[in-house]
Amino acid sequence: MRKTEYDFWPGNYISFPSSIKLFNDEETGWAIWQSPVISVTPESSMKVEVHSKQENILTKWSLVRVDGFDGEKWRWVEGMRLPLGSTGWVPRNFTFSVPSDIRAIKVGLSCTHAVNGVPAIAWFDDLGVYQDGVLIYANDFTAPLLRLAMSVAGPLTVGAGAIIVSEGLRPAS
Ligand SMILES: [Ca+2]
Repeated sequence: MRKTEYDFWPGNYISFPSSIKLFNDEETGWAIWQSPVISVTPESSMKVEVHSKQENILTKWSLVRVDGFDGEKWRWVEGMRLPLGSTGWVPRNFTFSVPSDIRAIKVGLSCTHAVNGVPAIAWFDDLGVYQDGVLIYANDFTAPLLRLAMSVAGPLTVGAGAIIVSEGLRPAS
């Protein structure tokens, strides 16, 4: 099963209370999360930053990727691979220039597939997208239902858990 879920665990976070967790125990395909469409200005300077944590990334293709819309179709613009192996939380970022024909982007977070039955897991938190130094999109991956619950009960009553966003996602074509 491939699944994408909000993950929260008080001993295991960057900024309370949650991150996005991508889990994949299938031998092909990716678990993915994709941002909403973000409007951008052609030829502006972009920076994408995110914190990531991973377990058993055993093949090369866990990515933070940017796709852009050129008026007819979405296409690859830029990306950053995660390293192989397992890590704690690490801040990562990359920069690029918006191509002259691109006016909107989506940021995708992906987790590669299992190898020899060992599931691949990647967590992401604190995604930020900057255009010419100005923050234009941010996501701290607090699940909407959790945010609602916290507004009623307060953050200290929240324990560990997960809220599933989706299961069995295919990579974007
Ligand atoms: Ca968070």
